[in-house]
Amino acid sequence: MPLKFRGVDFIEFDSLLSPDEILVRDNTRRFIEENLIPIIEQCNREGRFPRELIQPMAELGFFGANLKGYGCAEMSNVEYGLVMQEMERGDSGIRSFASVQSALVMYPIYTFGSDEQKSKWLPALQKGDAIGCFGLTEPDAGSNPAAMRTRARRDKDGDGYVLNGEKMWITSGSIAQVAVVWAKNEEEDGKVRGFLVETDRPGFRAADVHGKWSLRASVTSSLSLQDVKVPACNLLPGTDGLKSALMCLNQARYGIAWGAVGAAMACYETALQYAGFRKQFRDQPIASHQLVQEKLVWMISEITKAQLLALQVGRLKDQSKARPQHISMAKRNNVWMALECARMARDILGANGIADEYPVFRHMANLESVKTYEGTHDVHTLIIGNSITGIDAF
Ligand code: TGC
Ligand code: FAD
Repeated sequence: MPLKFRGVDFIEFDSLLSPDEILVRDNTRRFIEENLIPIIEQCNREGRFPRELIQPMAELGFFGANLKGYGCAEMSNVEYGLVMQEMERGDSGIRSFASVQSALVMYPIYTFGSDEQKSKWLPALQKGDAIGCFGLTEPDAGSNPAAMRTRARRDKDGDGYVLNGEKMWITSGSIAQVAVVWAKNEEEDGKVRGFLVETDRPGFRAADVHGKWSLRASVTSSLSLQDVKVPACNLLPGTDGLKSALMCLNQARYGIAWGAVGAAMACYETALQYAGFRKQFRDQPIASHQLVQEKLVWMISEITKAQLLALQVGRLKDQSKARPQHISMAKRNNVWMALECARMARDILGANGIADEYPVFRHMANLESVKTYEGTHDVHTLIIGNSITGIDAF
């Protein structure tokens, strides 16, 4: 039986939000409930990304929402985070699409791009007329992108670069018109630089990853670049080493910290309602059993702490005070918390927990990817460990 969401607000969290923030959240929630929830289980079954939602999401200002100008919605970082929360309450795949479009494609063009690159791409990406992807990970360079093999060399025949390499696990790869590709530039002793690569250039190929048990409603691809020529003006001129790529990751990780709260809320609400009507032993709802209550209490407590963590990091980000290790803590904690909530909710639903009549197993499977991408749980452990001890333990 389909379950309607109630709000998850145990300690008057909403009193910490402004009216504008609540409005943005509620508008996003309505959009997701009306447009994504009715189709998401079918999309998940079919392994189909709901492309038909790109234009409506663009019209609501969801892409590049926290950037200024170029038609962007100019939301605060907290408002942007609440958008991510509501999207992932629907499905991690739709939040992933928006994260990549906004934080990993629009942000680097906005931050490191030339005026021409910004004028050409940002309005199109904001309107959903162009789709972007972000190619950092490679088959042999995941947690350690410094080991990337993709190379850029000067094109001897012209004023540009030639790119060669393989990228792996790239969200939206095969549906993108533009790829932000990170490569070591041979003429600068292998300094990492970002390049805009139009995906219709000769030598560029994208192939989808099939057989995923997670993020089934999201496109994940490998990219192959074989002697792909780009003009010099496709180099993102402000990029200056791996640090530039890692700056983009901060933006996406921040959105994930909020998104995970949304997925956890969906699992908690489903489990709470289910426990209220499912009866076992003495014709009593399972919510009357102490062990079931303990699980629900764990979930609401951890969701509440995660909301506060995301909000504080968002407030810091709005004051330009958020540091990478703050964002690592929020991503690490909130995704772990959401995955634990999903597993507990699955348990509370018993056998029904494995069926897609309920959203819980889908969220649980999605969150396994979210735990791994954008820095694995353990990579974030070591980032925080480094920040408090001063010792690099990678
Ligand atoms: P390291 O020597 O530590 O740092 C190199 C330079 O970068 C600086 N830095 C950062 N700057 C800004 N933000 C950050 N988060 C930064 N982290 C480091 C650092 O200060 C240094 O600056 P400088 O001036 O001294 O040069 O670099 P390292 O090579 O040792 O790597 C550190 C490590 C392991 C933390 C990093 O490589 C890392 O984060 N690895 C995880 C890789 C990852 O997260 N990949 C994500 C790929 S994209 C993705 O997954 C998209 S999923 C999207 C979706 O569908 O939602
Ligand atoms: P590995 O780095 O091989 O790690 C495997 C295990 O070893 C992990 O448990 C890890 O924590 C552990 N480990 C590694 N190093 C250490 C260490 N020093 N100490 C302790 N433990 C360690 N990438 C992109 O560039 N763009 C995208 O759009 C994108 N989208 C993705 C979408 C999906 C669905 C998925 C699953 C991944 C995506 N990725 C993307 C890739 C993602 O960022 C990587 O999978 C991630 O960074 C981890 O790399 P890896 O899979 O190679 O794992």
